[in-house]
Amino acid sequence: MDIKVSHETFFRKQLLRKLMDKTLDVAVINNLFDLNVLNDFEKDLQDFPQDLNLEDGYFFPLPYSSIRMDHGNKQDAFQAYRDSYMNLSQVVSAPLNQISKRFIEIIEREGGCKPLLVFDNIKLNPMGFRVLFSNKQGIDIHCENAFLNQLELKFKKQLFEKVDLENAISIFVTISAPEIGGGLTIFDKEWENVKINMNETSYEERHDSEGAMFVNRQLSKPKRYKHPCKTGEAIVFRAAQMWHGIEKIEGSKERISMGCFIAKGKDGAYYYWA
Ligand SMILES: O=C(O)CCC(=O)C(=O)O
Repeated sequence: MDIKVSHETFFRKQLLRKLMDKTLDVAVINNLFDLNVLNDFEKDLQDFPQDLNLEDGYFFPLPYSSIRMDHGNKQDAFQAYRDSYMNLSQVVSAPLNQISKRFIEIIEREGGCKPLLVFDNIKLNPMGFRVLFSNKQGIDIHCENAFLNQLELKFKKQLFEKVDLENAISIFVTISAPEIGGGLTIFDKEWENVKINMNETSYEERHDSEGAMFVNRQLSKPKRYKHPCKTGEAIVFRAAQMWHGIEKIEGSKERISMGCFIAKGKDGAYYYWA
């Protein structure tokens, strides 16, 4: 299968439609934000990750992938994420708040998406920040469907009742690119044909960009689409289905991105969450 890629200047509902129809796999949008906003943010960044004392790859704060079966009380977990989100907005700089607000505006106005509510009134966080440190893990090769088996059951059921979760789209924007690495690799392997649960893979497989994860399971060597990491650029792609990963980074800067997931609701509207 050839991976279908388009290059865009805007984020539009029409683009989401193509990704959901699977007539498109990946869209690259250059300059989702005004670069002046990002420059201000970069100047302000010096002590951002240090202050927050984040762990590598910490998805901040991300209930979707974190309300797990082993979490104990789901309500506490939601509360913890809400508190950490409040902390984040108090600690971080005005430029970051500006960027988050602009991101949500784009998702809602241009993409025509609504926030996803679960259990009737719990609003999932609108977006997550992902901070990847130099010489650490990057983001392991995964597809979002590959960790659904680890989600807390009632939470998972809610998500499935509300949206077409298994065909969710991811949009992320790089707000600070690293000096080296941090690129996205997407494989031509899809969950509907290749069902490997994340917790049944090894660290080595999850970091082999040649696709050992597939070859080790008697599947063909994957074709890949590789896209370098660039500040200001957004990537929208069929993340729930298509296997993908973020390569490790080097140099003195961390990679910071923000993003969310979007899926078609059972009522036909588009919903976003993180
Ligand atoms: O770079 C990012 O922020 C996330 C990339 C990714 O793995 C995803 O969207 O699922």
